[in-house]
Amino acid sequence: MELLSGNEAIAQGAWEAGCGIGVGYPGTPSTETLEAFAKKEAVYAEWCPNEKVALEVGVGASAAGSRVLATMKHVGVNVAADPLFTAAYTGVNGGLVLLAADDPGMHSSQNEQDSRYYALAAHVPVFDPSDSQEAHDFTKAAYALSEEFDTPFMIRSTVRISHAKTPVNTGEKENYQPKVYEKDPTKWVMMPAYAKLRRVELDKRDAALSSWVEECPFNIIEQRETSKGFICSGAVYQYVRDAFPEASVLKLGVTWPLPKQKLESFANMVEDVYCIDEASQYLSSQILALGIELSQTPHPLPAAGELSSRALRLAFDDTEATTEPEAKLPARPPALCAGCPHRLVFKELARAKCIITGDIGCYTLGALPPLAAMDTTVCMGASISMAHGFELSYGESEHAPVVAVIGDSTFAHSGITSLLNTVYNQGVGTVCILDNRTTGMTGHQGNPVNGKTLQGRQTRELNLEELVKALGVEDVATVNPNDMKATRQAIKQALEAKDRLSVIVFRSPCVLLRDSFVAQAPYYVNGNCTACGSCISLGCPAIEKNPADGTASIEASMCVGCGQCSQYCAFEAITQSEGGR
Ligand SMILES: Cc1ncc(C[n+]2csc(CCOP(=O)(O)OP(=O)(O)O)c2C)c(N)n1
Repeated sequence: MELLSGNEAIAQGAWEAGCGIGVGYPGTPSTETLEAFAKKEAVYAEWCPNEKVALEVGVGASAAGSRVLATMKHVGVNVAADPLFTAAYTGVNGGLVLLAADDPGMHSSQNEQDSRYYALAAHVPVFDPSDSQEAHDFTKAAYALSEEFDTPFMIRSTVRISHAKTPVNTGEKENYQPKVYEKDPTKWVMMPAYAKLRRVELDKRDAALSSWVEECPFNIIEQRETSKGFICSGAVYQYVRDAFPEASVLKLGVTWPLPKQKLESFANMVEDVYCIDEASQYLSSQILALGIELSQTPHPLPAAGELSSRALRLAFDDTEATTEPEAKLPARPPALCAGCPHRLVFKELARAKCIITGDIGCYTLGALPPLAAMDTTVCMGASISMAHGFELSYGESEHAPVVAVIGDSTFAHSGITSLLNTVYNQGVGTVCILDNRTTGMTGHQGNPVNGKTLQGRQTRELNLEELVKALGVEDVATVNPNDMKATRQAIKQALEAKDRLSVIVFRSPCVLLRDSFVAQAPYYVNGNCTACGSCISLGCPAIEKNPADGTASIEASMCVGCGQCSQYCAFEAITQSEGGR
């Protein structure tokens, strides 16, 4: 018995099933799965530049005969949707399992999606574990089933399942012998003539899966008192058990396809049957579509956000709201770290009154006050393409300079094609690539730009400047973003060149990178401070405003000695302590 997070349990289950190849792109809450898998004995695992590439590598390895695990967060499934939908047609050779980790409540995501809609639309069976044991067992079982039914399987988790640790009975590793690849264009070449044939196979498979799911032991009826019955899956099962321990439950471990007969017999068994959904209507809409009537909770459940046992109890008895107040914790808004190399870029872009199309990464925090220097954030890679869209819309009219800001990992993920589009279509504007030498936001994963691979194999770093030039950008500069004057100057020059596209690569390591960032002696505020607030406006968490007189002070334990703030002080009031740390 081991205490494992859902992510670790999925990695363990895959490994026990003889899965030898893991691919993915980081994204909360999925990231630790591939990291845990990469540490297993005799496996190969790699981070890919994006989820589409990862799944395609996975489809290739499966076609060749290996068992494969592909991991990503829910929005990553959007990126991988193209190969996913067609892999459902080709089917597999070695078992192929895709982890789609959803984030109801958007703890760390740009939207709230339910990946089971993908399973439904792509005709890919989906397992929905409700704890780490099920995450382990379902994943392990998915490989043989993937081969039996000739389809990828999806494991859909949510943040609570991925991150909560619960006990797991682990098992032995299967001695899986990779399958032999045999050339078969009718299965692997999805041109219309063959795809039409595979479509017929897919329909036959749907029918076979619909029979299998009725008997699948992962859908469990727990009969207790029968006045109320709950249909649920995943983390919601835990909330239901906590809120209504006496009630009967149909726990669905498979949420596509659904076991129609089992659902019907459960509905007949209880007086009122409720389907409890979290942040989407996936389950209830599918059950209603099967013709099964569902009761409405007396008070509506929240349509969005994470559920809780409290929210569930309130849906039946809202008087409890007054007796059990929600914990009121002080707000702790996220902020760029003290010394973050992204900070001055935003400060200077805001100073230049730019329209800033942003992207996804730590630097998205540049949108928050006091920097408040971002106009848009939509999805990975969108900064550069949206900047081009702004420029197209403004055309020749007088307008504020448009600047795209994108991180190194995000640029490799999907920024490169966006930049290629701007070059190809003779777009103008400025692109800032914030190369902090890592995929910071998701916990310092390797990427093609920093040249660090998941299992520490030797490889090469991508030369961003050379790549950008090769794409056709002539105006390329490299700047240290901790140097205020150099940053200001580079931005000024790029903005003045209105008739062409400029790229500035801002390069300085993330302050949390232990192997490349060296903290310097901290700075302190001396008696020259006039309370002008200039340093405070940087939003550095190490700088505080003294409530009594408005002067600044620096918390030495947080200061990493970057010196950014001292460059903004017109009174020489910020000086570095003598000696090292
Ligand atoms: C399609 C998609 N995949 C993954 C993620 C998760 N994610 C958010 S930001 C990020 C990477 C950020 O790295 P980088 O661009 O280098 O910026 P940094 O955080 O280092 O500043 C990732 C992987 C996501 N939001 N969307």
